[in-house]
Amino acid sequence: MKVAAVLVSAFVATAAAAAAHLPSAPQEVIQRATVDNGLVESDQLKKLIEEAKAQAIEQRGVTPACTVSKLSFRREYGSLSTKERLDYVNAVKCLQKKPARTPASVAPGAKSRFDDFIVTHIQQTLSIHFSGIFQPWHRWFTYQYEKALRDECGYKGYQPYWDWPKYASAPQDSPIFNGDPYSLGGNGQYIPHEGPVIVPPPEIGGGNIPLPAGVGGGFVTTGPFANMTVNLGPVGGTADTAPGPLGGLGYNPRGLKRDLGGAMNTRYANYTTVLTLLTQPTIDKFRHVSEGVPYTVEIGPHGGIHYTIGGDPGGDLFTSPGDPAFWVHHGQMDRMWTLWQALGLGSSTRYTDLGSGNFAHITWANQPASRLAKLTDVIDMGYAAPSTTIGHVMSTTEGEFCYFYL
Ligand SMILES: *[C@@H]1O[C@H](CO)[C@@H](O)[C@H](O)[C@H]1NC(C)=O
Ligand SMILES: *[C@@H]1O[C@H](CO)[C@@H](O)[C@H](O)[C@H]1NC(C)=O
Ligand SMILES: [Cu+2]
Repeated sequence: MKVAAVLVSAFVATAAAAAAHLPSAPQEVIQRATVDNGLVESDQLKKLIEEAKAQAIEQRGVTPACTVSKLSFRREYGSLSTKERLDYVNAVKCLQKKPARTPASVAPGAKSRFDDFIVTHIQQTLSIHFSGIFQPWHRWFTYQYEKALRDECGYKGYQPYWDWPKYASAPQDSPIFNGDPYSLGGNGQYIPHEGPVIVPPPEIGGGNIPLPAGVGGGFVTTGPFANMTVNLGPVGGTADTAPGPLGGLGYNPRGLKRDLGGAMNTRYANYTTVLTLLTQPTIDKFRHVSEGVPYTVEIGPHGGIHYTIGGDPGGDLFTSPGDPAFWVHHGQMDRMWTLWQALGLGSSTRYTDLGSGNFAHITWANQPASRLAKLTDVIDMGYAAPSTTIGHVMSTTEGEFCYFYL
């Protein structure tokens, strides 16, 4: 181990020197340094993902209700054809035009079926993050969104995902955000600004933690969601936007803003991050890598990508599903959990164990102290979709589910 570490840093040092002074340095050396920065997918990670797919398809996709031939596959956004991307975008726009099911007495800001999902998320934010229900809840949430796109808007495909590291150095130039007609809209217009700051509450202390800024900050003006109107929120956390009325449930129409950039994406969601995540031995450890530790600089890829989207409502954890990009982020969140579960290599505990650590309770990081989450706990979708229980969503190839990730 020690030898390897020394070698790796020697390679990085050599490559840095090479890049600066010696243009004739062997390509291999530079390549190696890039791998170590997490910007190129390593063979180890590729193998691991292949292994997860094989496990899932051979060992789990064989229940009578979910045979291998019935299995559907969610794909990476950039790997969809332009027509498939457009179909997805148009289905999202359709959902934004369908009338809301949420009564105005509950959330006067909910104007569409798309908004129904945001209301459900705002109402439960403090119990569905850093708690034992986090992964199952967001799996069901994303599935129900996909189902609404399919059943209510005629979409024939499946929920795509954002493979975070793939575009880490410049997510704003990726097929997801480059602002072309097949993207989810471009970055916000560039406004010089500071990055987000984590402000720990006094009882935690430790001082403010500044995070890297993106290269946008203003309104999204290109692509299919140019000038999109956000109706709900924000609840908090978005720079330069005051909290909306009625705790974010009131009507507060304003333009979609984003602050995409490579610094945040690279720091929190590179290939090394993904490899580290997929090789964690327990759900408690997986969750620590995935979600980080509240009020520290280690915000994990979950928080890191929320902030990579940034802006309004992306920078507000409560209202973040109001940016269409939320759904490709949570597609990847679910993909990570799905692959990790499959890598249990035949052990079924990854399909039943909700852990016992700080993030395994029914309150945010177990504050205030609460019991552990259990499989019979309800996943409440409010007016957005039917509710279920955690136990029903632990495997993507059982119960109502029959999907995996390509
Ligand atoms: C967005 O709004 C701006 C300012 O109102 C306008 O100039 C622009 O044409 C709009 N773009 C689209 C695609 O609707
Ligand atoms: C890659 O991500 C890890 C966290 O998962 C971070 O510690 C590391 O600094 C990142 N690499 C780069 C080049 O930022
Ligand atoms: Cu969430």
